[in-house]
Amino acid sequence: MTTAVVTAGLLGAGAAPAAAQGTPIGGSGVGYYLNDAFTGQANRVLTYGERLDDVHVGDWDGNGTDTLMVRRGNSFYARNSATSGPADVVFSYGDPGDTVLVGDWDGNGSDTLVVRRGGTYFVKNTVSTGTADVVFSYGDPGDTVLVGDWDGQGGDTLTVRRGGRYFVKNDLSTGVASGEFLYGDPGDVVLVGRWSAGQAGDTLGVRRGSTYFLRNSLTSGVADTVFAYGEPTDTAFTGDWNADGLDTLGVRRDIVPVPAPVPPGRPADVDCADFATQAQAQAWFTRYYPAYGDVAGLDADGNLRACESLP
Ligand SMILES: [Ca+2]
Ligand SMILES: [Ca+2]
Ligand SMILES: [Ca+2]
Ligand SMILES: [Ca+2]
Repeated sequence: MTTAVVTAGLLGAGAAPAAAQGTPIGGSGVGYYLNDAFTGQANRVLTYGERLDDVHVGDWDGNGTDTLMVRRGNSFYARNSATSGPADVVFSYGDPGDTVLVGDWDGNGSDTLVVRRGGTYFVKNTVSTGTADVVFSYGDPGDTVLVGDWDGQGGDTLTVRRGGRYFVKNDLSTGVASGEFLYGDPGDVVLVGRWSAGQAGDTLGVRRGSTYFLRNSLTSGVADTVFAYGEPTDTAFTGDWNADGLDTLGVRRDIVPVPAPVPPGRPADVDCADFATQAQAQAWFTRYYPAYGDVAGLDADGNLRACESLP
C-alpha cells in the first residue's frame, strides 16, 4: 500500500449520488429517526422490522433515496420508502453466516449486496436471488472495511481501516491502495457519507457519544462540521433520505414496538392536556402517525415532535 496522502478537492465538485454506509447499522430496536439536515431534530420517524433484526441502508430502487433493508439469515427484506410499512422486495443471497456489505458496485446508481468471506468479495449487482456477478479480493481477511464512493466518480469501493489509519482503494480489484490518511482515534465509531456539496465523493465522520465530527475531505485534520444528534445509546447510521445528493444522520432506537395491528378506525380523539409528559404524548403520536397522520393535532408546527410545551 502507498503512503500518498489523498488531497482535498482532487476532482472538484461532482454530481455523484451520495451513498449510504456499506456496513450493517448494528444496534437493536424498531424505531428509526432520520434527519435531512445537520440539526438536532429528526424530520422522519418510522418503524421497520423487529428489534433484533440486522439492518442495512441503501438505494435499492436507484431513485436517489436511501431506505432500510432487514436481513434474516440469508433472506433480505427491502423497503423503498422511508416510512413504516411492509417490504417491497424480498430475495435471498449467500449463506446465513456471511458478512454482507452494501454498495453501488457497478456505478449504476442502485445499491446491492456483496458477501465477504475473508478477503474475498462476491458482488451481486441486482437485489435479486442468484449467484455473484463479480468476485474480487482485497486486503487481509481480518481487515475492517468501509464502503464508499471515495473518488466521486460513481461506484462504491473499499477502504480498509486499521485503527485510526485508512487505506483507500478506488476500484474493485486486487492491488495497492490509492491513498492513505489518519483520522480520529483508533476506537472511534466511524461513519461514511458525502456531507457537503463542495466535496466530490464520500468522506468520514466520527461519533463520540451523541456528538458527530464530520470531515469533508479524505485527509488528516480537524472536523469541518460538529453537531449533536439523538442520545448516546442510539445506534447511528447515514444515508441520503431526500435525494439531494448529501448524506445525513439517522439513528436506530430501541423504542417500545408499535402494537400490531393498529386498531381500525380513527383513534379516540385526544389533545395535549390528556398527557402528563411530552414523552407520553410522543408515544401516542408515534403509534398513530404512520396510519393516520397527526390525527389529533398534537404537532402544530409539523416537526414530528408532539406537544412540545409539555415537560
Ligand atoms: Ca431508493
Ligand atoms: Ca449498482
Ligand atoms: Ca468511486
Ligand atoms: Ca440528503
